[in-house]
Amino acid sequence: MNDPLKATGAGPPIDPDAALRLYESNDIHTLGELADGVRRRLHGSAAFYNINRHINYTNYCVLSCKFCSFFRPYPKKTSPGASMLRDERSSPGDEALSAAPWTDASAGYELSVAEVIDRARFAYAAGATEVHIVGGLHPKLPFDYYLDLCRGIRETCPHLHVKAFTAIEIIHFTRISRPRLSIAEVLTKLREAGLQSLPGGGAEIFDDRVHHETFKTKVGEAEWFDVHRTAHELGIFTNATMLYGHVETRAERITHLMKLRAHQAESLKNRPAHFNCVIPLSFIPEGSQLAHLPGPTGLEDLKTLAISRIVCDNIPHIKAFWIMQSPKLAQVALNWGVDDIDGTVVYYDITKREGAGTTHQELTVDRLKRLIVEAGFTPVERDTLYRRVLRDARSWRVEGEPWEVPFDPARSAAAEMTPPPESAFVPLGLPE
Ligand code: V47
Repeated sequence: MNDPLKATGAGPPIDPDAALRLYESNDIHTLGELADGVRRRLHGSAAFYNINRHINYTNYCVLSCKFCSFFRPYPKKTSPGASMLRDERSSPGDEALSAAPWTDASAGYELSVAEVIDRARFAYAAGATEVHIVGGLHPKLPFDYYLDLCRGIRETCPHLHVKAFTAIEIIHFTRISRPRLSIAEVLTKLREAGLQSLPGGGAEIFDDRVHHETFKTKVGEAEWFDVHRTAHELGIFTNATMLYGHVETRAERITHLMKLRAHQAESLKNRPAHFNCVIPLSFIPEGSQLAHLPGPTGLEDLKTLAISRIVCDNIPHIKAFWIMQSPKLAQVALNWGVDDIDGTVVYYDITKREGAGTTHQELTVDRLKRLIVEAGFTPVERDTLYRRVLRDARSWRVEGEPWEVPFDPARSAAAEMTPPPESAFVPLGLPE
């Protein structure tokens, strides 16, 4: 496999005006060829997927970003003994209990540490190599909750990679920790507890106007980069996202990508870790305060993925997260600069396409492989850090590592979650 540090082989950055001209052109074949050239230089005919599990521990959030359909405001008061699982959205202030999130997509929820660990355990037993854990900025959960969560998974599932918490959550932890901790201290404590890498969420679009219009109460560009810079300094690998197709322009997207590229150049030069991949996230308007917007078309998705590949030619991987772009478009994009279509996912709560109002969003390994093979590439199972996973019917291991993890191919993690275990969604009983 390519050593990304050596193999990016990137020259000087593309001129932003030239990138914009390419983006504006309808000659998608030339754009595809240019992006494919970068992609093949880095990865040849390999296309990556992984066996992973997303876990969203709460949708309560102190923020209310306009593009987000996931968050629910935290209940102001709960009557004694009442569950916190309330539908704040349909009737704000109503004390009525709501159904659990998998039957009522509008409910607010929070998972106990034990429940998150259970989910990770099911995933690990069924052969997953990674858990991707993110949630809203919960106003009550203490920093120990997040440490216990990482520690519990590390103890129960020794080789399961814990990729968790966006830069926004990390900043939140610096604010809730007592005494207040710095970003470096938060990351160090989380790493000691079991965290291994950071996902790329929360970047949105690095632009003041867009920030003001769509997510003004959220920390901005400077803090997002502070977290990723500190992580890279500490040797923690991270990813980077761009949320496109709402109120931003194409030029603003290019600026966003150029900023990621510049940060990466510094990390490659001076820091022991860097961005592993860029994930351009196609805006899904349904259920958000921007539901009146149309969202990107397929062609816009394709062009954006290709432009991301060309601009960020010093970041090893471009991921089309099929939940956002759809499996069909992610497949086509493999010839437009994309080399990774993410994984099995199983449950995903942050966005749901119209008609698919359920959090169960899963692709089997056979389907992921079929998408890749049909597009003319060689499927390669990877771990979170893009090391090859070698798997037989009953065990997997990472190339170069001495350990091996047994799994039970007959276990369906999705089936194990329906109905949920007894411990699920027990109110945590945190102080008001
Ligand atoms: O931070 C929120 C975005 C992100 C919407 O690092 C939306 O490997 C589209 O970051 N439409 C979470 N996007 C997802 C994410 C991610 C996903 C897969 C892999 C990785 C990785 C990271 O989703 C949020 C936000 O930027 N988001 N609302 C929406 N309506």
